[in-house]
Amino acid sequence: MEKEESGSKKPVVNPKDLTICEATARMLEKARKDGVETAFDRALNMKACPIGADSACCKHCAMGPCRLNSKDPYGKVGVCGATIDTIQARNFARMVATGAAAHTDHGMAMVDLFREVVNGNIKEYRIKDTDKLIKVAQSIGIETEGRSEKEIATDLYKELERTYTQLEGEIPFAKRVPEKTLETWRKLGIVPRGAMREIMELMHRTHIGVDQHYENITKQSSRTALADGWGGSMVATEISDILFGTPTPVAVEVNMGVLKKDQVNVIIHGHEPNMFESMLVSVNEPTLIQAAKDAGAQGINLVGMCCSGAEMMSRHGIPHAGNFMSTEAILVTGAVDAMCVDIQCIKQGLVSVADCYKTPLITTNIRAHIEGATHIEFDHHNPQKCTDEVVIMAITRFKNRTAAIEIPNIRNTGIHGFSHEYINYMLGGTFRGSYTPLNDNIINGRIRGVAGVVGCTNPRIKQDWAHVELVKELIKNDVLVLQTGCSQISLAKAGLYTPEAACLAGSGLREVCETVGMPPVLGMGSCVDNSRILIAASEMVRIGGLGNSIADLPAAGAAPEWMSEKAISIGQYFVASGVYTVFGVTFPIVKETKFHKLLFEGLEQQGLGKWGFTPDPYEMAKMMIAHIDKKRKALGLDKGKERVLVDMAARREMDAAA
Ligand code: SF4
Ligand code: MSK
Repeated sequence: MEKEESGSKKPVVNPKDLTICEATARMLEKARKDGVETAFDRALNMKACPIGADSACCKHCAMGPCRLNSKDPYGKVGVCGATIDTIQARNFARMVATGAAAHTDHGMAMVDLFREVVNGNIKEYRIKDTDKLIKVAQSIGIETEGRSEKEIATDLYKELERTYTQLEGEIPFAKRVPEKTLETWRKLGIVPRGAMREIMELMHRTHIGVDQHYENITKQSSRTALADGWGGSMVATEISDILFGTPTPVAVEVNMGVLKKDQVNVIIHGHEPNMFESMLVSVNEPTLIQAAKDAGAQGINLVGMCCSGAEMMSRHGIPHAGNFMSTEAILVTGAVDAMCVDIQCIKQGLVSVADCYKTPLITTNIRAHIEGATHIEFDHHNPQKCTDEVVIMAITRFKNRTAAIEIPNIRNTGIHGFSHEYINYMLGGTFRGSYTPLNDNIINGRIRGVAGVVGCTNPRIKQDWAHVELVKELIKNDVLVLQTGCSQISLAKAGLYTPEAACLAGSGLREVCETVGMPPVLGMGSCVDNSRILIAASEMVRIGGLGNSIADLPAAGAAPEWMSEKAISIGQYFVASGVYTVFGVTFPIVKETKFHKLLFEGLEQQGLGKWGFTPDPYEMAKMMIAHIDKKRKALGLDKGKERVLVDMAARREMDAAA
């Protein structure tokens, strides 16, 4: 598979060994012919530093950097005396802090927008989902009876601002946490106050000479991560739903074949939905459509990538072209007339690839400029100024296209947009929306348990492969899978987002999918929407029959191809919420250390969840299923039940129970 080109040291790897995404593989082949380098090439040429990969180095002060030996972790300490456990816990903490900061800063931007809309300072957006506004307000104790939309929304944004700025007390969404889980957090002292305070304190503690006990550092890592999952991320999701609409199932096309040769193709890649929403208005602007036609195009084709793409796909059925590891490859088609990016997971390498195909790469967020890209700042007070300008640039590029165009003709249609509200409705019906039927089906064994499979793709592992193999194993074993982010796109490309994919599921899960008419894999949106999985888990606890805390549920989580610090923050908030969470690719830790024992065993003994690691998706499935079975046993659900097909009587029973 891997051979050396004659006269060159560069390894040449067949693109099919780098990705299972056929379209991406074809474009990598073309990139080679075109002399274009991508992150796949750079990963082959950049050997990961083994000491860094094990998190056995520290560069927190100028007495170092200090490198410890992961083969003999207690053989030496840093110049200041820091042990391997302190060094690893601090490095891990900084990853959590950065990931949590990314999500909470995004969430805060959504609150800023919401406040301006509520106060009438922005007219281009409005509250779209009043029902959701009321439900979110009620969930944190805001009075809604007999009050106007503006009064409720004003109280809501003021309350949610506390998620970020509060100095003392518990964040507002702590009210949504199951009682026993919250009790454990209170006992451990990890209920978040405000995200700014938690992130600041965590960064302070990781400075040289401050917190030098790995257990105490990890406590603050949990508190900070929870400020992300139940704070910044959850607020981002809820506000986005209120402003732009709560997703409901929609059939969407995914993969590079959504590009259209005869249209002006505009790609949006990033994480903030407000710019994308404005772009949706711009591409439907009659004058711009006419300008595109005048340039010889049939129209303007708006396409999403990465996570804001996943959000827009779920809310509006906008086609999606691919996940994180396909963002350079898609430019190689030559068919992209503009790629417009905002924040998070935007590779700097996009600049040189875009340049090769004369595609304008436009940065739009004040926080995220890229050297060599064109910056057109997005201002939510005048959103279309930026997005109209991008469309005009795209039309100009279309008119002057010189690059040879090759679009892989691959599209995968699937059903996306399963918000936790819709799952509630889907299982319980219009008048009896409830998770009761889900719990009942877990109790009666048709569904063995629930797994969240989420996260990035990473060139250190064959793109999409671990996601797809893991999910196939899980559903085959009757585990219902919930997904977000780039992982959702991996499975969509593999065709698992259709009700027909139920034929790949075990007999119990298949019965439920066929009865309800749902796929065995439910996509819930972007990586920030992992908060929807937390709410679904809380609902399962509230309905009853599956224990009293999230840690009691027969559930597990995984990020088999993770790469970002946000993923570490997500992993830690799932673990701190009570979920067994398994990561693939690599894990920044040295085995046989006290810090390893704490993350992989100790946290569970404290009543939380725990971490797991394996790069092998089959092993990962086994580990997750073993955990689900352990929880079933603890709940007394391991006894074999007589299997009964879901007939009309059973369906009525489900409805009555709801
Ligand atoms: Fe080395 Fe300690 Fe400085 Fe880290 S903080 S670089 S371990 S001396
Ligand atoms: S974009 S954090 S690669 S999921 Fe959310 Fe994808 Fe991971 Fe970025």
